[in-house]
Amino acid sequence: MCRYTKILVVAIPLLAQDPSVRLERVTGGLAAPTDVQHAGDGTGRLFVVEQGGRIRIVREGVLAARPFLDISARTVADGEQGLLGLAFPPDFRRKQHFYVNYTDRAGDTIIARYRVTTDPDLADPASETIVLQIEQPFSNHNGGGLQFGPDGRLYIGMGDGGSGNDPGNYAQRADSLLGKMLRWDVEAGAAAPSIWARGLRNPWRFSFDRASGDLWIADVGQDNYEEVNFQPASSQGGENYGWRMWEGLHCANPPCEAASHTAPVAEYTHEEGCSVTGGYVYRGRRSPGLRGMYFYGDYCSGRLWGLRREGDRWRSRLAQSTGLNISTFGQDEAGELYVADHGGGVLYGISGNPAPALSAAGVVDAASFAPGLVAGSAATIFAFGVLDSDDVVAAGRTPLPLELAGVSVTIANRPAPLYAVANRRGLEQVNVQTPWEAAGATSAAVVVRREGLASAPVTVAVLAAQPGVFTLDGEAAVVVHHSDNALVTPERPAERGEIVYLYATGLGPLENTPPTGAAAPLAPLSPVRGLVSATIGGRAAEVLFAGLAPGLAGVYQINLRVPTGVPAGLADLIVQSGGLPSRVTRLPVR
Ligand SMILES: [Ca+2]
Ligand SMILES: [Ca+2]
Repeated sequence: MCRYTKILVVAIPLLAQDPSVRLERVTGGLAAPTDVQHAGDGTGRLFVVEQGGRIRIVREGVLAARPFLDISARTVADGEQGLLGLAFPPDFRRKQHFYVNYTDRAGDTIIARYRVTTDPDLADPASETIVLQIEQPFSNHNGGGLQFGPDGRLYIGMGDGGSGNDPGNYAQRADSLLGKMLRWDVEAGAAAPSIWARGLRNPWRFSFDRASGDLWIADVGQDNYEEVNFQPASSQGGENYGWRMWEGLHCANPPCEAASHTAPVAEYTHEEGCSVTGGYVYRGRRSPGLRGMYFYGDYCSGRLWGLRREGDRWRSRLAQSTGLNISTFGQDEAGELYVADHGGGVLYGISGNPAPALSAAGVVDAASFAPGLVAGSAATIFAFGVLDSDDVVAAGRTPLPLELAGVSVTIANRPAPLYAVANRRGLEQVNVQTPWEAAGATSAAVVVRREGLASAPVTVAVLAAQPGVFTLDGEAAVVVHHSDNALVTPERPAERGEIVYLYATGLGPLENTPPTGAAAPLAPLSPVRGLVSATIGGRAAEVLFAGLAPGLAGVYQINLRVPTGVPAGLADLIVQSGGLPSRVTRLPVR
């Protein structure tokens, strides 16, 4: 139904530890793990990369003695060098080849392709095809991560080459592959990678959100700040993540241009760690309340954080002080997450909160997405862990049900009727009607339950009125020609003098209030008690009716006459109720 349209870039690390995140030991016996991948081939195997040059298979929690691949002779595990990354292409089950990233004995970065033998648990070390070699000026900052994106391209996180403060300014230079996120249609035979984004220092670990396609890049800092970058799935590339000018949100090497800088969504100082290790957004089914959370950690301090969007902000919370050398995270085919301890050679599973989770900022008006609730009006609750699969389960009837897809909601301790429960590309939401009984309150506790498991309550403001107009895309008002109930569109705009109607939220108290969850009556109607006004193109529009939309629950309708003096084109449409204006929406007028 909607997405958050604007995200403020802020990083607010909170100190409170989240007890709902647990680590469970899967297996030990690993030598300096640097990467954990699955093959996406339905076998459920995990492939753990060891820095020294071996890839190990973990199947149902058991580490196989025989390595999947051993190229120890080709690499040297030392500091930031060694076998660093692994990626299986889409359709690996048929292709039976994969890619690795390692440092060769000369210290240069090698991206190579290997084939699996007729034994699916054994790759052929003699099958190597080197597809890319990148000369490394210094031993550190070699990147190491490889991931196939949702576009089927291979992404390569390349460090700035090394030393300190990028002496060659490689990360900003267009003529170097160093300090970049590279993108390569390697499976289609493209000759070389291209630069997708620049300004990275050492993007040791990055990942794609398997539900949304968003790209997360954790970039290791210089002396002061570690950072996490977010690139939305809609990106066309070209971002400049700032290095060597910026370290986190701070100017490190002037001149620091702010205009071209894509700032991180989270940072932490070297009081909390020394080297960030990026993880994954949790999208599994075992721990629904963790969904939507991006996990990342620090190699030195062992701190493990969860970062999540709350309303228009990003919030990072300490999940655990693990004491581990967090070197990499992993995700299995089912979306369950893992974290590896480089020093101890142990792989852990991450699990936690089975109940839904939500924030006060995620409880909003269903039309405008402004935070807060109005008694009787439609609301949207962005919650995590309410619907496992990408789907929309709609009530499609009145009176609205109090439970849908196993989900129920209480607002101010009263059951809130449900319109729909949805999961769209990982954005989970519950659409509810705020009970009429919440009128007069200034705040209300909101609790979401699923299969009997209750979320922690959040306290949300209750407002007397907060007018919202339903839109198609956050801008274009949903307005209907009264004459034939057809939608007003740019192709068929509203005529001056014509009567149209629109759907709205939050207009406030009524005469003739129907029961919570029930459809509004047609006769008699349920008009708004106070004054409702509207302007189109800055001119007052005659309001013929403002009240509940007959036949619907919790949705208002306003019937208007388009003013005769409105200029043709896209007019601003604003409605007012309780003395408060809606956000500006747009209406095409002929
Ligand atoms: Ca290097
Ligand atoms: Ca940066």
